[in-house]
Parts: sequence; C-alpha cells; structure tokens
Amino acid sequence: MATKGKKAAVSKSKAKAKPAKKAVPSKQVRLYGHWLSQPAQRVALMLRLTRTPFSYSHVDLMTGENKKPGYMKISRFGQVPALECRGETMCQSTRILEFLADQSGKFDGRSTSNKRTVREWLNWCDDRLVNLSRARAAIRFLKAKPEVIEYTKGNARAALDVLNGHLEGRDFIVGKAPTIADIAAFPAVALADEAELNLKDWPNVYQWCVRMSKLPGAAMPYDLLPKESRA
Ligand SMILES: N[C@@H](CCC(=O)N[C@@H](CS)C(=O)NCC(=O)O)C(=O)O
Repeated sequence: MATKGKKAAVSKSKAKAKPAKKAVPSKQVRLYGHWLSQPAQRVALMLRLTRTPFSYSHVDLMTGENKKPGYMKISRFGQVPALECRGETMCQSTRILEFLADQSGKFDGRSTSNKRTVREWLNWCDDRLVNLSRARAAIRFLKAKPEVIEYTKGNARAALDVLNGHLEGRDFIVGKAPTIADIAAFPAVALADEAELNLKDWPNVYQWCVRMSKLPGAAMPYDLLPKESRA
C-alpha cells in the first residue's frame, strides 16, 4: 500500500511538472554588436533581463569591420547585432529576441493570441517605430539636410502618437507583463531626445519608458553594451 501511495505521488508530481525549457548555456552565447546600435541594445537588454551571461564581440562599424569576410560569415547582411548560440549564428534583432524568448520561456505572450499580437508589434517596431532611429541617425550620424530631418521626425512623431494611444491604461504593450515587444521598442524610445523629440509630449510613452528602465536587470541604452570585446 505504502509503495503504491509513493508511486501515485510520484506520478502525480510528474503529471504536474511543466516540460523543462532548454536553458541557453551561458558560456555558449556570444553577442556581436556596437554600443551605439539600437538593434544590438535590444538583444543586450533581453540577455540582461533573462539573466543570461554572454560573451561580447565589439564590431567596429566605423572601420567597416562588419563588411569584412570574417564577420560576413557570422552575419550574412554584415550588420550588428548577431548572436552565436551553441555554434549556430543568427541575425536580425527581432528574430533574435524571439529565439531568446523561446529558449528562456520568458518575455513572450502568455497565450497564443498574445504571442501573435507580440509579433504584430515586433513588426510594427521595425516598420514604424524605427522612424525614431532614422531621425536620430539623420541628426546624429548623417548630418542630413533640414528637410530630411523634418521628414524623418514627422514619421517618428506619428509612431509615438500610435504608441501613446495604445499605452493609454496599459503598463506594457501586450498583456500585463513586459514582452519582447516592449524590449524591441525600448532603445529607440529611450533615446528619443537624440531624435530631438521630447518624450514628455507623449506622457503614456514616457511613463512606459520609465517603467521599462526600472525592470530588474534593465539599463539605459548606452549602459547595455560594453565598448570593448569581452570573453
Ligand atoms: N533589421 C536589423 C537592423 C540592423 C542594423 O541596422 N544594424 C546597423 C547598426 S544599428 C548596422 O549594422 N549597420 C551597418 C550596415 O548596415 O552596414 C536588425 O534589427 O538587426
């Protein structure tokens, strides 16, 4: 009888146990990035929020290291970020965020419908919110003509209008907890001042940005990545 009871208890606990997630083995994770790169900052933020230790390779975009054959083998588009995990390399920051969410079981939507919505927002970030990054690049790196700057800023403002409306009454973009949609959006929004935009003009976005910056493990964009490679 006692053995039977023990067996029953074991099988009950087995039945309850969730399928184990394959944790990303930290020593096998290497991020390739540049500290000024917002797509690289997204991935660094995700690694920090999921407490995934990672090795880091600084890719010198200024000297064109990203287009040299060695790096082109790592990232087919010659861009940062790229992530190496278990000998596999991948690029495109939003795809990397999805990969890490899947591996860690964290920061994805909690239902099928939420997961789908998270991916809609990921695409929106790369489609519309990226206009903040474009405005920043036009001002900070390209020293573009005033009309070009005004055009990109107009598109950036339109994106912030959409996000501000959506965040009315919400703490995070999808559901009640942060997801990779928030992580994808954070660097561009947090550096809005470099696009000559005052986030306080979009109060829901401003509050959301403060909330994101206070998540355990989070940091402001320029504190996310080292300025040099590290083992
Ligand atoms: N869609 C890509 C964009 C990556 C990207 O634009 N990276 C820039 C740095 S912010 C880069 O590597 N630029 C160098 C180049 O394109 O030659 C992603 O999200 O990963």
